[in-house]
Amino acid sequence: MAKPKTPVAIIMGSQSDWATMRHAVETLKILDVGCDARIVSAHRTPERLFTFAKGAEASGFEVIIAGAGGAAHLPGMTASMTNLPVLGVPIESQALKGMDSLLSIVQMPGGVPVGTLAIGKAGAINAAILAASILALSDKALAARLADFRAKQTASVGETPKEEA
Ligand code: RP5
Repeated sequence: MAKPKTPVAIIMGSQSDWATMRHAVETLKILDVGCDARIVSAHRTPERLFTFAKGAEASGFEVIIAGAGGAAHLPGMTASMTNLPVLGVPIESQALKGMDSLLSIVQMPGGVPVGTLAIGKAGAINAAILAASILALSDKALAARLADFRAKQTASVGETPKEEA
C-alpha cells in the first residue's frame, strides 16, 4: 500500500504555540515527511479535538505530535481517543517555564501513553525525528534519509571550540 502523503499530524493548543511547533514542521520537511499542522485546543475547542482524535486514523495519519502549554491536556486527551502513537511537546510557558506543561504531559495514568519530549524547541525537533523513526520502521527510503540526517549532524560537530562572531 502506498504511504500516505501526510502521515504526521501536528496539533497545538494555540497560535502562540506555533513559534515552538514550527520546528517540528521544519524538521519533518528536511526529512521529506509529510505533515499537517493545525490548532486544536483541549479547553477552547473540545469538539474540534474530539473530531480530530476520533478521525485521525481514518484520515491516514500514523503518528500525532501534540504541543501544549500550561495545563497541557491536549496530548493526553488525544491519546485517550486514538490508538495512534502520540508524542507530546511541552511548550515553555511564561509563568513556570514549561515545568507545568512537562508535568501535565508526562504524568499520564498507566494504560494511556504519551511519549513526552523535552520542553520547547528541542522537544519539537525531537518529536519530529522520533515520528520519522517510527515511520521508518516500515519505510526503507525514509530510514536512509534519517541515517543521512544523523550522519550530517555528526559531521557538523567540530572537534575544537571556535570564537563566535
Ligand atoms: C495552552 O495554553 C496552549 O497550548 C498554550 O501553550 C497556552 C496558552 O495559550 P494562549 O493563551 O497563548 O492562547 O492551551
